[in-house]
Amino acid sequence: MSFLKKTANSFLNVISFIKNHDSMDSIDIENLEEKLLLCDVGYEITNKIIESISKNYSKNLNLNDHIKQTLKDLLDFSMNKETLNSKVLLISGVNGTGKTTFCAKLSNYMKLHNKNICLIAADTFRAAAVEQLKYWSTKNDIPCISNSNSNDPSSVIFDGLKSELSQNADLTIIDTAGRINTNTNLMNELSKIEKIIKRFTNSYDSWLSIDANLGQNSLSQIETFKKNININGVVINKMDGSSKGGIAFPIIYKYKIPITFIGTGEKNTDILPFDLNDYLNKLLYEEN
Ligand SMILES: Nc1nc2c(ncn2[C@@H]2O[C@H](COP(=O)(O)OP(=O)(O)O)[C@@H](O)[C@H]2O)c(=O)[nH]1
Ligand SMILES: [Mg+2]
Repeated sequence: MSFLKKTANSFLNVISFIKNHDSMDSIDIENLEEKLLLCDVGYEITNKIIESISKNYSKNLNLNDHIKQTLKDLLDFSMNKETLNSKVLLISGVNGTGKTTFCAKLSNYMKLHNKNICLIAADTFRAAAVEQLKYWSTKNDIPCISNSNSNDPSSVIFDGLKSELSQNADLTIIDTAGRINTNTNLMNELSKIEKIIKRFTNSYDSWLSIDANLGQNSLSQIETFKKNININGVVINKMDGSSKGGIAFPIIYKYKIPITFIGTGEKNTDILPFDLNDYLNKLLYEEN
């Protein structure tokens, strides 16, 4: 069963709805719009898809091909798969979106790709979060730097990046505390963290973790985080079991931020690099 099953079903609904009509004129556009919005692609992309189908409609139009091509045309700006060239990666996001799990999964993924990885557990708000990352790091045999005596994430990150473990690693992945995007203090703290990282390097990656189940709400998270720090990638976690996988499209379309990886479960190995073409194929063609 594909992790995109539920999202694919929403797209299937759109396609069978159109197929059940003899002509575009006989389709209630509001109804079609509603069905596309249920795929979580947002208003702009919904309208683009309807516009394009209306323009090209014929009885023989292959809707799967057509929707795929429309989305590709809208989104296929360079997705730069080799995004992880820098030596430091900061993971931020709202509580419970899957940050810590993602750090664990990515470190394992990179290790399997022969990279030397170091983790920094900078969620100083919850001791359990540090323990959670340490658990995974032990399991994956990857060093994890933490400081149980500090409640200042910036200082943990400073010490971590200064350490030999990090200096010798190909990539240091930093896990941070979850922050609600409306809490100004916590958001300001992110800017401070970014300044610390910049003391070591100007070439770092900063990815926002979002929860696929939140659909359109994730867009406002991106909006606020972007105001406080540079975000050059988005990770969509919990794609398995979500019917809102269409959220990937408005993120790329609206913010021109690449989706870098997706989380497809709670296990160490439930991670996939995001590839637009594969994603569209899974969504529109695969037997789910
Ligand atoms: N099904 C599923 N669960 C996930 C995924 N990623 C994380 N989780 C679960 O979501 C919960 C919160 O994850 P956590 O990494 O602690 O989130 P954080 O607060 O952002 O660090 C945990 O129970 C994880 O096991 C995923 O891709 N799929
Ligand atoms: Mg966490």
